[in-house]
Amino acid sequence: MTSSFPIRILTLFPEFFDSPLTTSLTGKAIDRGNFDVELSNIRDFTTDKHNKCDDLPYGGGAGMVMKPEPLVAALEDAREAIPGAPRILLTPQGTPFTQSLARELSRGPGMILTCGRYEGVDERVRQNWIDLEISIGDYVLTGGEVAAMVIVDSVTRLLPGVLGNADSIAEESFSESRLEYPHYTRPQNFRGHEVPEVLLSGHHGKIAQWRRQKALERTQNRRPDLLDDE
Ligand code: 9D3
Repeated sequence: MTSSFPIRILTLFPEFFDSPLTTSLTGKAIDRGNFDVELSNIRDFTTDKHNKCDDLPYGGGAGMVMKPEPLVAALEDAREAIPGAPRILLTPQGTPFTQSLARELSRGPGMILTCGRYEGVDERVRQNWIDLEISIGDYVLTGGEVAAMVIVDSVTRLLPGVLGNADSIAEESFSESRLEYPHYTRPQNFRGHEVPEVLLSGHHGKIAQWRRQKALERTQNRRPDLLDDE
């Protein structure tokens, strides 16, 4: 099915995406036609008899480098399928991923996500066939696949009709500079631990004030960086 938000993922491990893409909100949104994901196996673009996708680094050193030929062939195929979509490389050297970048990407027309493996891709591919490099944070992953799935999840939930609630998206953008207040549900006493009295009071003004206070305390204690630019 063709959708208004096509995503192509270039990877050496297409099986990685089977379960996350058929489960949960993401799977339901694909079924509804809100977006679609095409998996492109980079190995399918090799032309040598051993289907080689990596090679030794010029200059020596540890590890292997992704060969340019199959990767660029896969990128050209993707560009033809989704004209105008940013060609994104997932790499530890990329620009840090944020909610505001997720929002920009959700404006369309789609995404081409390239998952690096080994020590990285040949520099000439990065310079000439990639529009944007993204890292999802300062920790070491085994490859770009988990990072690509993070991008798919965070971008597609912002597409019209995916979350199914435009209000909560709007509310979310207001609350990005604060952590959330604590939540409680029944029972009122769980194994001796009580729900805060104010939440049972029915006094909406006091409840709102308590929640604002708790949100601020938590942010000051856990993420003071979020309050810096306020
Ligand atoms: C352990 C090898 N490292 C230096 C000797 C370099 C290295 C290469 C490839 C480290 C990690 C990776 C694989 N990671 C990704 O492809 C990746 C990633 C990440 O590791 N952290 C955060 N975001 C991303 S996006 C892609």
